Amino acid sequence: PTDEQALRELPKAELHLHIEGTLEPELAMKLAERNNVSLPFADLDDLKAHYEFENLQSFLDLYYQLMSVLRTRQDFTDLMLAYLARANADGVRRAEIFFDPQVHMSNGLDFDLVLDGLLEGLRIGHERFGIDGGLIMSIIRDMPVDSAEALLDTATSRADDLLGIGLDSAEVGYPPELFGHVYERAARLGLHLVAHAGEEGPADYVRRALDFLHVERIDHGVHAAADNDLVARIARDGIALTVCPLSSHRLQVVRDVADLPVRQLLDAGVKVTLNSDDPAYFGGYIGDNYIAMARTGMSLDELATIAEYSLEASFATPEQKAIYA
Ligand code: ES4
Ligand code: ZN
Repeated sequence: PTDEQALRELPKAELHLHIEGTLEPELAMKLAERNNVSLPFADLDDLKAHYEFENLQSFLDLYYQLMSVLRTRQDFTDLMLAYLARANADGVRRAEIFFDPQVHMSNGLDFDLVLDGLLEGLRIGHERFGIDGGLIMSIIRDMPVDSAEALLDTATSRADDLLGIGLDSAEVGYPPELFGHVYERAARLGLHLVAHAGEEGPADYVRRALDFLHVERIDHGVHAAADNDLVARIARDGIALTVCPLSSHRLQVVRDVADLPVRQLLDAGVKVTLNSDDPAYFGGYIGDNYIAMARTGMSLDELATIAEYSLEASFATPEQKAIYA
């Protein structure tokens, strides 16, 4: 228990967090009512019975369904502030946060409404908690590539309000190289580049994200561990992996968090970080992910090293990094 508090207090960065994945079932029901959105659940208990997932897709189905309750600028601000309060309790000093504009735009919302709502949450959160935040616009890889190109058109005038670009949703069958041109454009806008790879997909998708998208970090990346040459390359190039233990467990990527190759990757010199992905769906926020790894036998020292890696691997300026620890 005291160790658990020590883990929560470690100064850390959260580098893999989908803001829509922080939508707790209670808030989803409340917003559904406030916004007159009908959900196919009788009540909160009925909704809560739908949180057991067989794989990534079965999670995504619920995640996209609940996103439809987010309708106003204030909804996005409220969502962000609720997350930052949780993050603050877990020692988060810096949060680089994904959002899924294509889904909100498919729901009829303006890109600027979503972005402005989230930025307002970050501004208030910085004032209230001192947490530095930035937004990573994530491309939905199982939507048409044209839709991603159109998003880049829309986002061009707001590039200064964005930290980076990411790639998420259903992985297998939607390889990184489909988005080579989109990433080239994002790089020209000055955005940082990350992508989900090697979550459900194979090690080769991690290699292709590096070769064709030139990403600076890999989200998940756990299947890279099957390829020793690739692991050596990731270590040599200082590419951080944003591993999400409770997510990979709940999506049945591994049978147990102890089966994640975290120790193997660290021993090979890879900068592994621990993150929460979609905490409202996977049973815990970032502190709970650190605690889950401690229970597999990782020491407080090892987890403190991981927390340092997370701050280093963030896209903060050197001046910002100097004040986090
Ligand atoms: C996600 Cl866990 C996960 N994997 C891929 N895409 C996602 N979007 C939100 N959560
Ligand atoms: Zn993710």
